[in-house]
Amino acid sequence: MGVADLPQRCPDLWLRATRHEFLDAVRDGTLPEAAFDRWLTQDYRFVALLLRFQARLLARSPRPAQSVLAGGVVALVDELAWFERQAQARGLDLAVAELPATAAYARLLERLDAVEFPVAVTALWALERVYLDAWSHAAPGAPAYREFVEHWTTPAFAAYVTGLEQAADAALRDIPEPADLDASFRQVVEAEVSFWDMAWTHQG
Ligand code: HMH
Repeated sequence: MGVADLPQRCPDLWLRATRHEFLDAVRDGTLPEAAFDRWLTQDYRFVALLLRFQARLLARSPRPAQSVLAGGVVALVDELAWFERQAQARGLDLAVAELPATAAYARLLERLDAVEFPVAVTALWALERVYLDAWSHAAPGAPAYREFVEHWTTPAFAAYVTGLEQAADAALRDIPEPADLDASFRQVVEAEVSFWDMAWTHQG
């Protein structure tokens, strides 16, 4: 199997993560600004955590996976600067407390430090693939949010997600069917659903 087959093993969950009401509202322009700003400030926190997780994953990555993971680390540093510019333009304070869904996602990333590399890199691929599919669903986006939709649907981002998929598939060839692959994948997708729920309804 390839990791690209994992979403169809839990299609309902995958749809909840990639076709969330938050994304419908980004597309049709009905998203309240407060919900969007909550997403933005929490995602800034998330990206900061993801950068550190990915640096730890890079440190233990096999030779063939190093290039895509190192490129991703650099991209995440740039990503933080992009969030800082967006927040400044919107007059947002980025020094907000982590909401529960963000804190729970942080704990999941820490747990992934303890799983074998092929499972952890599959989780990283899943986390990015959800984002690509979710924002593609929101495309082209209402004018107020279009820049964000474009940011998360660029060909460069899609190519990065494909690179992670190839790294995950290659790593999994060494361990045919790891027991916790499905569980970690599901936990990532559930964390993504909770993240949208948090932004959308302030729950989670
Ligand atoms: C919650 N998942 C979440 N935020 C992100 N920025 C990404 C994935 C992709 O980097």
